[in-house]
Amino acid sequence: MAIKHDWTKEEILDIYNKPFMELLYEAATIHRQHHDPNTVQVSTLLSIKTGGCPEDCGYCPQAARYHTDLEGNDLMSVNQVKAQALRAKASGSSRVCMGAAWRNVKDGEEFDNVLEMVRTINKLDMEVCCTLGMLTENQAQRLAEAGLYAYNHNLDSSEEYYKEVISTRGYQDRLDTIGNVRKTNVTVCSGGIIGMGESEADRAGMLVALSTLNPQPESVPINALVPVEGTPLEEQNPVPIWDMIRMVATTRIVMPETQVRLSAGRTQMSREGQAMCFFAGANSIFAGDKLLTTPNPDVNEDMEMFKMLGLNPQKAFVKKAQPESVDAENSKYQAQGEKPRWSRPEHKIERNLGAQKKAKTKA
Ligand code: SAM
Ligand code: DTB
Ligand code: SF4
Repeated sequence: MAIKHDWTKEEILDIYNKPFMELLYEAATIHRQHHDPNTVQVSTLLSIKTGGCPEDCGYCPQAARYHTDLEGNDLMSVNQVKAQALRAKASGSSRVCMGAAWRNVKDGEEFDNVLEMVRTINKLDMEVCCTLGMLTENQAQRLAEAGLYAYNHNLDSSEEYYKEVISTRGYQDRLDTIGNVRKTNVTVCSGGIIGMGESEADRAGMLVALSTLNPQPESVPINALVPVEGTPLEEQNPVPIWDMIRMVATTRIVMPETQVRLSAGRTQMSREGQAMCFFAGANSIFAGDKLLTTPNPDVNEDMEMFKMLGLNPQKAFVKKAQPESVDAENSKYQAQGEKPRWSRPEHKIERNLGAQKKAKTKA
């Protein structure tokens, strides 16, 4: 089934505003065509460098200029990271996402340490993701060579609303970094936040920006704003669960192959609300009692919820290495005698096939 890459804001708004039951049914149907509806990816966040960020993102407790209660930390050591990753793996996570409160990556000792962290987690047979701010093409390539599986860099809102929330960088800076990641074999994780005071048109605008990327991001985190005291967005009202479900469902419809992650804000959501999000196409969560700096449900509570809903945590590397759209794109390059642009490293593809074979034998 061909992936549509020319969504307009009007089309997406029409989907977002469909009668609720129609929206849910359509999203759930598309979800089942592309994913196992009973499998949800579990990823653990690790803040490897907390606070002191020079940027002015209005939602973020880690921006140095806002007076939040946050205690900052220098870059963690490789050994600390390994210990945390092992803990995450033991509690059922297949992916570790390392976050640093940086505007952009700077070459030098700290980046070398991050590369070593990536290699170390990769050896644990877990997917490794990083979110370190802006990247050059060369830095993206070095992360790829270290074995990075995904890079998270959110568009966060529509281009128009982005300016209302952040002044120290622009939307194009975000798109440039995503473009640099796309030149490597690292998968793209990019999504955004709802509940910052944006309109429905802004939410649709963000989904236009993400869904018209070709290929579309392999994962899209949908965060509900966690309002933090001391940040400019501290007074925002909580996101109604209905908005979250509508946003997840719309994301699923316009990006059918993507893993849609129910991200920040789950402490405010009931199990019933989260179940509706999974039904509407969310198939990934962040687990562990802390996101980067703010609370998240306890992992045991999440596993209880999984049991209640009959959900199984996704194994590492079992997702098809690249979506259909990328395969098609790659075949085009190969036909012209060129190297595929976005192919995964061989060993990952083999591992992926191995896992699929195992799953079939079991069944
Ligand atoms: N500094 C890097 C950057 O900005 O890309 C990486 C870390 S940054 C904390 C990663 C993402 O966390 C942001 O793009 C935003 O989507 C999300 N985030 C930060 N603060 C949040 C909050 N209070 N509520 C919800 N999401 C938040
Ligand atoms: C994403 O979209 N959400 C995560 C991850 N990517 C890096 C971060 C959420 C942060 C929430 C606020 C905090 O804990 O500091
Ligand atoms: Fe810095 Fe990222 Fe927070 Fe913005 S979102 S202030 S860039 S850590």
